[in-house]
Amino acid sequence: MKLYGYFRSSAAFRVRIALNLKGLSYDQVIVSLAKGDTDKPEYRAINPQGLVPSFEDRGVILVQSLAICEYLEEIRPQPPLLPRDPLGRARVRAIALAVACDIHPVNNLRVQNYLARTLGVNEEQRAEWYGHWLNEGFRAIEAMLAGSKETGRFCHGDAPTLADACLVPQMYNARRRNIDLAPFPTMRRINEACLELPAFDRALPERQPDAA
Ligand SMILES: N[C@@H](CCC(=O)N[C@@H](CS)C(=O)NCC(=O)O)C(=O)O
Repeated sequence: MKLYGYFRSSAAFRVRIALNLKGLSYDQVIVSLAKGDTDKPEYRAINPQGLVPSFEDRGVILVQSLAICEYLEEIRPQPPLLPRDPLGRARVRAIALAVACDIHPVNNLRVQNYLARTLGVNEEQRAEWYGHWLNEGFRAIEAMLAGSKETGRFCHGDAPTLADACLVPQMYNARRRNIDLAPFPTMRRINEACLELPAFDRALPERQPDAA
């Protein structure tokens, strides 16, 4: 198994967490966002979207972090990343998607670059953009978590799931951008519980071979 990723990529971070939780070993291929590797034709041949992560198993390339995580769930069901009951699965997916579909894409590097280089949006306004969409998303996730009896030590019950694998990288990213996380106590508590687990700790950006 081969993960094409970058230490700071929160989408690759999700997959590293899933691989570690499943106890799967993998090789890492560094695709540097800082050096523009995702724009190179050889990488576009692997991933036409020019995004990380990509993942290779049995000679086949998979893209999209959540599709990769669900693939891992299917080939290695234990320990599960999704609960067994359909309602629980839908809840876990909803939290994961609230991060992966509604927060992450609008704050992605290429969006930030477009704002800066094409639309001439200055740094202060870009920080405002980031904070706005992050806070919008986090307010909703905090309410989803704080208001549900399904929330336990982790986002769903007392074992980590796909929801936690999405939450932790986004929290990490928010901290890096100096977002005030005080209004999100449930998320902070869950984040801390996750980071006590070696699977999450080993997936941290600073533990990766390409960490600056
Ligand atoms: N929906 C995709 C998002 C992947 C993605 O946006 N990756 C970022 C890094 S976290 C990336 O490659 N960004 C490059 C860019 O924005 O130019 C997934 O979940 O895999």
